[in-house]
Parts: sequence; C-alpha cells; structure tokens
Amino acid sequence: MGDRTAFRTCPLCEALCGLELTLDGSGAVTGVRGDKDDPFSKGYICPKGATLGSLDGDPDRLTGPLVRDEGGHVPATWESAFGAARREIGRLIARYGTDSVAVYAGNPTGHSIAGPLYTEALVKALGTRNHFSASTTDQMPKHVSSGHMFGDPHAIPVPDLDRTDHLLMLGANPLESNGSLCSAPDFPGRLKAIQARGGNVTVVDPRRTRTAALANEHVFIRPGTDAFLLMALVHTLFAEELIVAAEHLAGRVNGLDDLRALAVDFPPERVAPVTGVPAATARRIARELAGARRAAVYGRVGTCTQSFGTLNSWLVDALNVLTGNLDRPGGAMFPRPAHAPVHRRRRPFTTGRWRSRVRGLPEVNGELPVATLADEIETPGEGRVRALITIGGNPVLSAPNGARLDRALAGLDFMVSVDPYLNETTRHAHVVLPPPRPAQTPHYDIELTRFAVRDYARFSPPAVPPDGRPSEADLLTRLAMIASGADGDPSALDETIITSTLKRAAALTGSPVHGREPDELRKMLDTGTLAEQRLDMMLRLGPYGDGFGADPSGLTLTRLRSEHPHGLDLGALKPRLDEVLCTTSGRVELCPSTFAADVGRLHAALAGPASGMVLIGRRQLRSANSWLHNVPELVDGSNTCTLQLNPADAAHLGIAAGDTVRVVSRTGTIEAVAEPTDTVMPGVASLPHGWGHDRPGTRAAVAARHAGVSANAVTDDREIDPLSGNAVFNGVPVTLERG
Ligand SMILES: Nc1nc2c(c(=O)[nH]1)N[C@H]1C(S)=C(S)[C@@H](COP(=O)(O)OP(=O)(O)OC[C@H]3O[C@@H](n4cnc5c(=O)[nH]c(N)nc54)[C@H](O)[C@@H]3O)O[C@H]1N2
Ligand SMILES: Nc1nc2c(c(=O)[nH]1)N[C@H]1C(S)=C(S)[C@@H](COP(=O)(O)OP(=O)(O)OC[C@H]3O[C@@H](n4cnc5c(=O)[nH]c(N)nc54)[C@H](O)[C@@H]3O)O[C@H]1N2
Ligand code: SF4
Ligand SMILES: [Mo]
Repeated sequence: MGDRTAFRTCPLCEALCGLELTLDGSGAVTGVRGDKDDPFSKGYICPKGATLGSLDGDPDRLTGPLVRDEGGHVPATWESAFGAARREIGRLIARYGTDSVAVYAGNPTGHSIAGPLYTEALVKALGTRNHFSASTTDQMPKHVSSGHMFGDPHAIPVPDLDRTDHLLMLGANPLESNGSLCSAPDFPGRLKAIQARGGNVTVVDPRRTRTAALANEHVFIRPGTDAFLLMALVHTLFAEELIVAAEHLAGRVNGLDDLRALAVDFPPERVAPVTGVPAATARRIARELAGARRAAVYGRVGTCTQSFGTLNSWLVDALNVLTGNLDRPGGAMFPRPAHAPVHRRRRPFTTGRWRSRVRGLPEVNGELPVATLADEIETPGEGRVRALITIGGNPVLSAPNGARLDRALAGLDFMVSVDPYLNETTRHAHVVLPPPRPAQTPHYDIELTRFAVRDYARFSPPAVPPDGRPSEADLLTRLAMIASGADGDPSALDETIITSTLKRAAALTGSPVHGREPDELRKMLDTGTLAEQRLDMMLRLGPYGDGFGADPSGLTLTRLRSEHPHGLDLGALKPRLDEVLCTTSGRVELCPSTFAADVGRLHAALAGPASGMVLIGRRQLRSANSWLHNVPELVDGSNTCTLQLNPADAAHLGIAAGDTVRVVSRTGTIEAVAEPTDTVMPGVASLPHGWGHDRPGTRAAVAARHAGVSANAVTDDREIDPLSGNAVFNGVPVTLERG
C-alpha cells in the first residue's frame, strides 16, 4: 500500500492548526504540512507541528501498560494492570476513605476529547476532594476573575485580534507560545495584521521577547508588579476622565464608584518605583487605550503566575470594561463554542466549598492548589493522600518545588499514570497506562474552542484505525469504573451521562429540544464511539446545532465529519454578554468585594518594594512544557536550558557567557549555564521550565541527553495567589553565584 493523506488538528498547543499528514502503508506518519484548506489556520504550521511524525513514532513512546516491580517497570497485560489498579485503589478507599486517592490532570488533558469528557467523571466517581491540575500553575486566577465579574468562571473574554486597532498585552509571548486563552493560528501574522491596518501593539514584559520586538512598543516591568501598573492605568482613566461610557454596557455594570475609590491610592507616580514603569509611560498607555477606536487588553500566563494573579486577571478585564471594549467587535469578546449549550449557570460563583487538609487552602473550581499536593502526601493524619492518579501531567517538573513533590511521590502507597511516557513523574507510578499515539486518536478541541478568536469547529477521526488497544477515553472510563467500585459494563458511564443530559435538555424551557422524548433523542445520536456520541449530543444542543432536527441545516457530528473534514468556520465573534452574564445582580461586577479586600495586600507591598535578583520563566518555540524534549529535531540549536540575565548583572557577579551559575532560593539550589543578554531587564534572571531530564528510571533517551535543569527546583510551593491558589513562578527571590 502506498502513501496516503489524512487530516487532523495539531494537539501540541492552543493554536488549533489544521495539519495534513502523510502516512505510509504501515500507518507511520512520514510527513506533516499545514492544512491549507483549514478555514481557520489556512496552512499555518510551526516547527512543533511539523515534527508530529517524530513524536508519533517516538521509539520511547509506551505501546502497552507497565507495572513496577523491584527491578523497575516491566510490561504487563491490560487486564493485570487494571487488576492492580482495582485492587489497590479499592483497598485504600476501603481503609482510608475516598480522600486518600488524589487526581492530578495535566495540560494535555485540555487538548483531547477524552480529558474534558472523562476527567471530571473520574473525580466524581472517586468522590475525592483531592483534585489537582495544571490549572493552578496556569490560568486559575482568570477563572476566579471571570467567576466574580461575570458569574461564570469559564466565561473568559479573548482579544478580538482580527478586528482590534490596539492591543495591550501583558505577560504573554505568542511568538514563542503561539497564544494561550486566545486560540489563534498564526498569532504572529494576526499581530502583524493589526499593525498593517494602522493599529498598535504594546507589550509589557520583563524581557524584550520576540513578541516585544515585533510590537510598536515594549515596556519593561519588574516581575510580579503588574497589578500596580494596571491599578495605575485604572487610576489614570478615572483621574483624567477617560472612562468610555459605552452604550452597549449602559446599566449593565456595577461597582464603578467602588473601583474609582480603590484606584485613588495608585497614581502612576506612586507605583513607578515598584514597577519600574515611568509614570509618563503609564499615563500615555492609559490615554492610548482610551483613545483607540477598538482596543483590547490581554494578560496571559506571566500575569497569572504571580502572587497578585487574580488581581491582574480582574484589572485586565476591568480596563476592557472601563474603555468600553468588553463584548464589542475589536475589543475583548466571549467566544461561542459550538459544543457548549447556551444555558446559564444556576449557582452563584463561590470558592472555598472545602479546604485543603494541611494548609486550609480554599477549593476553587472543584480543585485544590497543586502547590499543596506534597503537603497532603507527606503530612500524617486522617485524610492523608496515599494514592495518586495522574493523567497527562508531569508535576515533578511543572509544579512549584517539584523536587519536594518528587520525593513525596516516592512515598505513595499507590500511583497510576495515564501517560505515553515514563518520565520524571510517571517513573513513580506502580501502573502506567499509555494512550494510543496521536495518529490513532480522534480530535475535537472541547476546551480550546472556548477561547478561539473565531467561532470554529473541527473533528478529526483517527488517521490510523485503532489497533484494538484501549483509547484514552476507554482508559479513563475503566478507571472511573474502578473508582466507583462498579465492575459492570464500562459503557454505563457514558450512557448515564447521555441519558441525564438529554433529560435535562428536554425539561429545560428555551432548549431546542424542550418537551421532546429523551429516548427518541438518544436513538438519533451519531453511530461512532460513545465519546463521539457525547460530542454529537453536545454539538446538536449547542448554539449552531441542529437541535435534533429542530433546525435541519444545523450542525451534527456526522455533518462536521463528512462535510467539513478541514474544519468549519462559524464566523467572527459576536457580542453575547446577555448569554454569558450570570452574576446574582445580573450585571458585570466591576469591583467584587473579594478583590477589593485583596487590594490591602497591594498597599502593603507598595510600602516595601523588593530588592535583589528575581527569577522568571520563559517559553521556547520548540518545547511544550516538559514533554517534547525527546523529539530529536526539537532539541538542537536555540532550544536549550540557559539562565538569561542582564549583562550588567553578569558583570557585577563576574559571570560570563557559558559559565555555570548557582541559583539559590528558599527551596533549593540548581546549576545552570549563563547566557547574558540585554533582552532581560536588570535584576531579573530567566530560566525556562520543563527541563531536568536527568533522573534515573525514566525512558526518554533523547531528553536524557539534553537534560537541562528544572526551574521548579527553586520555585516555592509556599508562595501562592491566595484567591486562586495559583502557583507563583514569576518574581521568585534568588541569589546567583558563580559556580
Ligand atoms: N512553544 C511552546 N508553546 C507553548 C508552551 C510551551 O511550553 N512551548 N506552553 C503552552 C502553555 S501550557 C501555556 S499556558 C501557554 C502560555 O502562553 P504565554 O502566556 O504566551 O506564555 P509565555 O511564552 O511563557 O509568556 C509569558 C511571558 O510573561 C513574561 N513574564 C514573566 N514574568 C512576568 C511579570 O511579572 N509580568 C509580566 N507582564 N510578564 C512577565 C515572560 O517573560 C514571558 O515572556 O503557552 C502554550 N504554548
Ligand atoms: N516554573 C514554571 N513552571 C510552570 C510554568 C511556568 O511558566 N514556569 N507553566 C505552567 C503551566 S502554564 C502548565 S500548563 C504546566 C504544565 O504542567 P503539566 O501538564 O504537569 O506538565 P507537562 O510537561 O505539560 O506534562 C504533560 C504530560 O502529558 C503527557 N502526555 C502527552 N500527550 C498525552 C496524551 O495524549 N494523553 C495523556 N494522558 N498524556 C499525554 C506527557 O507525556 C507528559 O507526561 O506547567 C506549569 N509549570
Ligand atoms: S502553532 Fe501550535 S497548533 Fe500550530 S502547528 Fe504549532 S504546535 Fe501545532
Ligand atoms: Mo499552561
């Protein structure tokens, strides 16, 4: 059999590029190109997507389950691997209760069909309060911000990149990351298009990144101090009477006076010594923002992974409201994903429904901060975490004080990992359950289309038929069955979810299937796997759906699959605040009391600006957190783990390029290779995360030869953003010494 072509969405970052794969007769991926017929990505591809074939065919990728014995990990049958999981999880729950089993879900669970459809079911089946994820190292502050401002933690506005005239970007570097909480294939091209139509891009970052270099203006800021700058911008808008009373927001916003009162204390002149941003610059940024015809403020991971992460996330959207740009074209808008029914949440947003056992940290979005996972494993007493299930995560390298977590994981009674690699985290697992390779996995971006800059849907069937191995959906379903103690037919889980969803939809006034018979609806679903049937159900109940025949021209999974193999463009973002808003007041809360109370911490920090060196991170185009370093094409050249610092600091410390530098923090010491560069502001050092592949017991030969060091060996699990529990990776106090 000769070569053939298959199409799928790239699962390697949030940009949602369509790919054209070439496969040989054996089903191996021999070539990857951008899919020029994808209406969203139009053929765009980056170096990571281009190497999907190497990742897919990586000889170190696990092809079957492993169990751990004294000598290390050995192959096992699926039945014996699941048998061990059933036995041990059952035993621990019986003896120590449901909270003794924790779950950690990592970043790739947001890039699959299986993650969003089954992780929550697994956590529910376990009944554990110990649910952790990469969200508390990433965007949890944004959920808290949206929860309080709009009533829905998942209603996150995205900058309307293609129509804006003015983009103010803080803590984001889309030229390397390709964008986040803003899915936009060819993000770089979309930024250049803003400039080409006469618009402006301003970047606020402690480093002059590639994005900053492309921008019209780059402003250096001291790490961790964005909340002061954002407050100063709010202050200026009020003080200079620049608030735009947009008609479409009239009567729909609460808290204007409260915010004005809070901002009084933060004039640009007062915060400048803390942020390093000259007062005149801050005032000008505020004026430009207010003066632009259509503007959007966008803050991303650099603004979330700070101790003021939630305040930053809030103030970003407060600025969007104050300048009249929320929910209007060219401003900050709410995408309308095809698979999400337009039903408002019924319960008001709240956090702290339970607290972590050791540090008493509040639950947020059903999760506890991963910064306290090691506490929960190490601290004796009732409710101690004794077992862990990881799904697509590598917290040993990605969580703050990962070195401590590494030790804690070694002490667990039992650990299961759903993961294709034996890496720094999964090497501790007693049972490793690998999902099939990307070519054998169907794809639909349930999570990421929520943040896309155009409404868009694309389903990719597996490029290579599954070979009888369990899919990731199967693996998670089996674990959920084990967790609930049920031993029956695994399809029961999906059937229960389908039945209850259809029943609810049929009972709901305003739903497209109101009054219909759930059994009849059930029979209409797609004939694919149960996961696909669930997706079909979601699409048909969604805003573009066929409503199970109510709108015969509407979307179904069958139609998406057969008529739109390259994806379906559902148009530019539409104003939809009415559909989204579900605060108790029915208005946008511009100054939620929880946030106002946290401003006290800002006042305190204003009194004593920090001195000394601080560490921040950085992302690299050819990495994806910790897990692409085993792809040979990606780990040469510039993709190296170096400590960047300003030449003035290097000179002061007697450090030259290539020298070994000892980086010392409260939690640990690492040795990294120095790379002096004036792209980093004085007083700041930058180390990428996701490196440190030198641990024994892993199976990733290429990564081991390009080990690097783990930035999270020096980040601090004690430091969190108190409102979201999010980890603090930026502004970590360190001392540097020549090694
Ligand atoms: N190539 C590649 N792409 C990726 C990933 C990857 O590892 N590699 N990871 C993916 C993931 S998980 C995510 S969440 C996204 C993230 O996507 P982005 O948010 O674009 O992430 P970064 O590129 O890390 O950009 C964050 C920027 O914040 C800056 N920064 C650090 N501290 C501060 C601060 O205190 N204030 C301000 N204003 N800026 C600060 C950093 O210098 C950096 O330039 O990228 C995704 N895409
Ligand atoms: N210092 C510092 N630390 C950081 C950050 C930072 O900026 N600075 N960024 C944080 C952010 S934004 C994030 S999102 C986290 C990421 O944190 P994690 O998600 O914990 O880490 P990753 O390195 O993304 O690990 C992904 C894991 O998923 C596995 N995997 C890959 N594909 C699949 C699949 O299809 N199915 C399954 N089941 N597994 C798969 C990989 O083998 C790997 O083990 O890191 C955080 N850590
Ligand atoms: S930009 Fe992201 S989605 Fe596009 S090819 Fe690269 S890794 Fe894949
Ligand atoms: Mo992330």
